[in-house]
Amino acid sequence: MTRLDRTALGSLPAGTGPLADPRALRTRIVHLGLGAFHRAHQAVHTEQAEALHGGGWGIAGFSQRSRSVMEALAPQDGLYSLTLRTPEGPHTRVVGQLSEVRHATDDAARLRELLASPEVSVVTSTVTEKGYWRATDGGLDLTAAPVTADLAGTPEPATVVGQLANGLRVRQATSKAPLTVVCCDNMADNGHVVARLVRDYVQASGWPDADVLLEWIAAQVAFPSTVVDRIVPAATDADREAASTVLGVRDEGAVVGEPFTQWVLQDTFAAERPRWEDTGALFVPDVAPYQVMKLRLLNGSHTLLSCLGLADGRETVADAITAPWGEPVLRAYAAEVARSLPEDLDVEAYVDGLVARFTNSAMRHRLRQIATDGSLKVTERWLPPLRELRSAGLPAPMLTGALAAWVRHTRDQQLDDPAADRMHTVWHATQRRGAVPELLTLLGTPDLAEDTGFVNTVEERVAALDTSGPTALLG
Ligand code: CS2
Repeated sequence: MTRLDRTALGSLPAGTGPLADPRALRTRIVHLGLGAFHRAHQAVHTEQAEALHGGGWGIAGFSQRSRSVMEALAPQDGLYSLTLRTPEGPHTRVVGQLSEVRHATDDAARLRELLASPEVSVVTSTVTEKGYWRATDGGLDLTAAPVTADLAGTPEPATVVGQLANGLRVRQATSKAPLTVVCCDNMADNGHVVARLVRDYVQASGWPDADVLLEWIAAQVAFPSTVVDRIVPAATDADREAASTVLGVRDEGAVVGEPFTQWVLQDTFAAERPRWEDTGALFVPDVAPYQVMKLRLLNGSHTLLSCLGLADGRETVADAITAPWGEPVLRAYAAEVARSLPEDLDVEAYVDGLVARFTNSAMRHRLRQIATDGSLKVTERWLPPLRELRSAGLPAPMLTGALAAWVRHTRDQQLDDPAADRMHTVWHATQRRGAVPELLTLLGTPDLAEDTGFVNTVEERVAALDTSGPTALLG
């Protein structure tokens, strides 16, 4: 089978080609973190806006670490297919919005050049929570090896924050054109988070022009907060086969996702952007209500289902939600978390929507994928509602049970977490009774770790899960 590329576009089956002509694009957006999520979400919204209004909003996508995405996409001229999986059947089409496919350190000079270019007015990022190197206080972790290596002045920064700071420095020294940096990762206040990290980096840089740069960033660079939502499981060989069969050409970069998509953006852009509002995106003064609802309900219950489901021998989200305990646990968790959410949100409708999305068995969203980097996800998804309920004097048995489920998960043989070595040491060095406070400390919550009553409750719930499985949370 020949490979998907621009020469193959003319012979694709009807209705499976890009919405807009890829040859009309120039690079106006830089994206950091060229994973499946970006290709199934922001790239698609951008292509839809392009089809409606033109503008040539091509995206230069920069892979951060692995070279496999580039190896898949470069020979395909940046083209790849998105298959939307509905319970009724899949729908596949090619997306053509990537104008360049590159690697952030191999192509560091091009990245710097684009970040400085006045043609580029938007930078988006999806590098997952761990890609930002935050310390537990929310600032930049100046002790992390990749951060110190970048700060030492390498011409090929490996962290997104280093890439942004260096790119902004050149921009300020040359065109001074305003820019918007749009973080699309699942973190509360993600715009402020990235703005702070970039500031921390510049402050720690020792650059003689640091003060001027900080002033210019404050005046000319916007960091809107956003909420992004579409379930995009990692594509498998079978997904690539299926997409290639539909297209009649081999697609090594195929991605799959659910039909649902949501994008909420804080309306504080500093410069021109695609008209994403005409593709269903919502521009609002404050994304916080959408953000807490999505992070705490969708992502929070994902993490809970993954910890419970893996321990219960389930493989996918659909397997977990359809287990006898699945939906009752999700609804009990959501009812509790809802007490931490703004009152005017329609939580009931949102949760019904989640149950329907999670039950979509065509998705095959693996629990193991979601369980990755749990220590960083728990901090975003469970700890803020837990703290808020506790300080309001409200009970939080589901969130406490969720933490117990995560504590058990940290013993998992296949644990994939930046803190895995530390967790292993905790379990090695302590008896079970000592592990909970150590793990809570590792999450950056010494106050909870020192609260004996709370620690005892988590330990009791760990024991209950050991004895009765996930239904223990419903007792
Ligand atoms: C998931 C998210 O892997 C995870 O942690 O909770 O990737 C989730 O699927 C997306 O945020 C959905 O928008």
